[in-house]
Amino acid sequence: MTHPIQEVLQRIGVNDHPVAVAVGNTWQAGAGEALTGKSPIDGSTLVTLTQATPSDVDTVVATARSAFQTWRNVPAPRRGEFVRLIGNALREHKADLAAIVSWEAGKITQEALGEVQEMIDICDFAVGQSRQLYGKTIASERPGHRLMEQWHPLGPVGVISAFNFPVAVWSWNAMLAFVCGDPVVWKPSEKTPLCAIACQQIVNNVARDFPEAPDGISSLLIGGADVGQALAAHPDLPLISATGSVPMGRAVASTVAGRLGLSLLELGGNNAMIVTESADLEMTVRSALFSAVGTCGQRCTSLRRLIVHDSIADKLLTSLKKAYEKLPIGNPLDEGTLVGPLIDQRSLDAMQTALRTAEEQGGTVHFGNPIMQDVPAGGCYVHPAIVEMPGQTEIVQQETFAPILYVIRYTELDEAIALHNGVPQGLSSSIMTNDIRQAEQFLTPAGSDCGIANVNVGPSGAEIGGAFGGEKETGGGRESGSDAWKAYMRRATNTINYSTELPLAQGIKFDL
Ligand code: UN1
Repeated sequence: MTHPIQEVLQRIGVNDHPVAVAVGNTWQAGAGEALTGKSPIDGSTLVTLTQATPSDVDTVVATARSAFQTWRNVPAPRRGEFVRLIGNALREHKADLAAIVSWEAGKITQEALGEVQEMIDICDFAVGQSRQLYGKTIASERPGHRLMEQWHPLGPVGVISAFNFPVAVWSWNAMLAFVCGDPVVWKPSEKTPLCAIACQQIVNNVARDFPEAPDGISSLLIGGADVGQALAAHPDLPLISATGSVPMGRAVASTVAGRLGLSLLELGGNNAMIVTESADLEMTVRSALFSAVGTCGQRCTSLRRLIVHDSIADKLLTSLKKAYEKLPIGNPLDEGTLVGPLIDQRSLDAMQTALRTAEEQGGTVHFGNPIMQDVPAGGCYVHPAIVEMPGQTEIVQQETFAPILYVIRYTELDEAIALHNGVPQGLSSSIMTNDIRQAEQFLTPAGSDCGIANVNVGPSGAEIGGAFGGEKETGGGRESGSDAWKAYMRRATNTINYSTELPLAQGIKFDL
């Protein structure tokens, strides 16, 4: 019997070529070992392919390099038109792509559709950006001179992405890269190969009818960490944008730094919500719930720490536990399900180990048990956990990529902010409060130390319009909105002398 995903793939145009390496319209098997892609929903086999190896990297990068020679000269608004058409194709295939995301990453339909919507949104954003790649004109200190800066295409960009946002994170990078004049070479997570194949096919479909789009504007290499490392080491990829774990980011960053390349990193988060005594509790429960259990706790931005004022902690915990009790957990494709499966058994084991460790460190665990009944067989389903902790112990300072919400109490806001910032990661954060002074304090230089700091909104579910990323072990990169586009371009500072004299800067005299 054919898997229901086959029909979806065919509608996108992925027929009989789910293979590991794609350079534009040329699809081929990799030189590596076989990879079997299984669905976290029920363990069913979705795809079998031969993976790429580091030996496949050179040819792919060479094609991207030659694509760059032409794409960089296409006027940026035309490059924007290319992205506008990709956005249209994504609109057309929104439900199909979301279904692939659900089958491969285990997301509930609403969240999978939301992820594809992020792709459409970044396309729109990038189209607008394509007419706004502004440089400055700067007053020169010399008479008859003008200083200006231009933003030029940087070169082919290597994108390494994770399983949990298998399509959106690539699109944040790729759509900006395309309008900035850069081809993209993508190494997705081995856990979500079909998502990547479908995206590559969608770009191919558009590129085929777009005269200026060179072959190799978009390439794909499905392979393991060795392929990621080969991209990181490649001198013809001036920028590597990597999303995933801290150890992965560290390995990539040191390789890229070794050749003095640029890296854009979006790594782990250990995101918190401070709930002050004046918070709207109903809103707090709703936003904490979405942030903590949405995507089964597998977002970089997932809420992992709830830092609650002592005076309201009992009340909040009672309401939260009530909400957790009735969480609809199960097949993410079923309407009404809010929590789908974890990605795999390793993830479930890591969660169970973290819960035992938390107990050893003085925690009281509520829920958190694996679920076997009324869920599809073959998937790793779990009841999200709430863990009351006596303080911010070692396990609380780690990111466990699963739905564990640690609850810590505080009495003074300064103490709450210190706890908040007292972890190695710095991605997203939030404060729930109706006290404007507390809200503002959270946003000052002495407040949250994260790249994203929200008031009365949970830490997850950011819009694409803002710059996305964070500090400390999160890696410091910024993707998506605001001026993140600048990372995909190189800045040239130009001094133009339109006089007949040759005055030197700093008033230096240097005449014979
Ligand atoms: C991620 O988990 O890598 O803010 C990205 C959010 C989403 C993106 C998460 N817009 O939760």
